[in-house]
Amino acid sequence: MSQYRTFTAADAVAYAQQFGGLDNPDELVDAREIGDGNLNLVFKIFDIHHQSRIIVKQALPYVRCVGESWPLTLDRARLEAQTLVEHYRHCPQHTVKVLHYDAALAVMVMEDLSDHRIWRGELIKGVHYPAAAQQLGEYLARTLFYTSDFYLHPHKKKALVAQFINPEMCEITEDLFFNDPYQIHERNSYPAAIDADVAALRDDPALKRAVASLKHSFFSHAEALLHGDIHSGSIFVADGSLKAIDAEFGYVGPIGFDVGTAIGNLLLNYCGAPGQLGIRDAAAAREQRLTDIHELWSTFATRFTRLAVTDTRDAALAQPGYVEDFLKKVLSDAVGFAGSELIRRSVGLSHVADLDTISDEEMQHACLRHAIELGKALILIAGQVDNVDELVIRVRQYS
Ligand code: SR1
Ligand code: MG
Repeated sequence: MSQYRTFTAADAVAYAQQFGGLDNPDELVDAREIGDGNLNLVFKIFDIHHQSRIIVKQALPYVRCVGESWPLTLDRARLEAQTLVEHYRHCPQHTVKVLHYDAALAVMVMEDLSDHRIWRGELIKGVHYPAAAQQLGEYLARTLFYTSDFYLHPHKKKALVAQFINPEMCEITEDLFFNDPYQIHERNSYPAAIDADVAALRDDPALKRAVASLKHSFFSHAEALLHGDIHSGSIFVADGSLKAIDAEFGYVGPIGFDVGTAIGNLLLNYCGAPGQLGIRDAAAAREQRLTDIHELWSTFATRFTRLAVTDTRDAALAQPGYVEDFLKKVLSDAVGFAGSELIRRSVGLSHVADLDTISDEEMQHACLRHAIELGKALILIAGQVDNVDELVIRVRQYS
């Protein structure tokens, strides 16, 4: 019989005392449930001095933001913990540290990052972290290179694919990114004022053909162990520090999906900036987002190329010039996936605060339309974008 039970705050404290690895576990006395994501319970555990010391995260057997009518595998806790552990091996400086996990209870214990803030909230407020884009590029380069065929022995790589088979979480992405926005679906959610813009998505065969190609790549291109959901709400930042969290969508998929999700979320902020900051301040914020995208991609490509030169173990993939060819394909994939992130966050089930919290309705609709149009354009031109300067030029064209 399954040991699983949903944790109360008291359970979370007892669990952290037992598995938090602290020298003084009895000082842990209190917990607050702080989960504001779509899926899980997250408890912050406090000590007798009211300091938060550790995080306990538990998967619920259903999608939290929808309810028990949408059951969801508890195995995602294992997949999340193991993805983070694998990424930590390759990039400890930018991955949250997992201290313990338990498959039966679908629980993991993690380091507390209370001295950090969620990047999305900071981007919305216009608070700039000068190192963040480069650090994210570094995280993506190291985690994706060291879990790819460039580095892993083919047997190890295939074992990694098997370990990270993640059908239920992938199905969420397959539906929410590549199906729902392009059909009438009860999960979709958007203001009636943009009805015509959304209808145009359903009535665009060229767009739907390009989306089919992105979905096909998501289904079948087992290139590296992805984070799988690396949006700005899955990233903590502090002065000079960046940490990825929340990897339950981890699986072996196309590298451009992680890079494109990251770029897509910077573009969502770009589209929402006039609604969040006002037209005048938005201009500077938008320039900064374009610089962020440039730095993210340049750092990712430079680091990945350097690792390919020094650490590629496959004789054929080590052929000079091949990694440059490969990265061109990754960039065009990323541009397409970024476009699909813009669209699904504007009209699908799961929205982002960058657009959702704009209080002026007309402004919000204008920002949503911008995100949809930019998303469409990126999906359609993705194959023509072979360097990041070209991407920035294209984004400016659709402003
Ligand atoms: C039902 S889950 C909806 C979204 O939340 C997660 O953070 C992923 O982005 C997913 O698509
Ligand atoms: Mg998440």
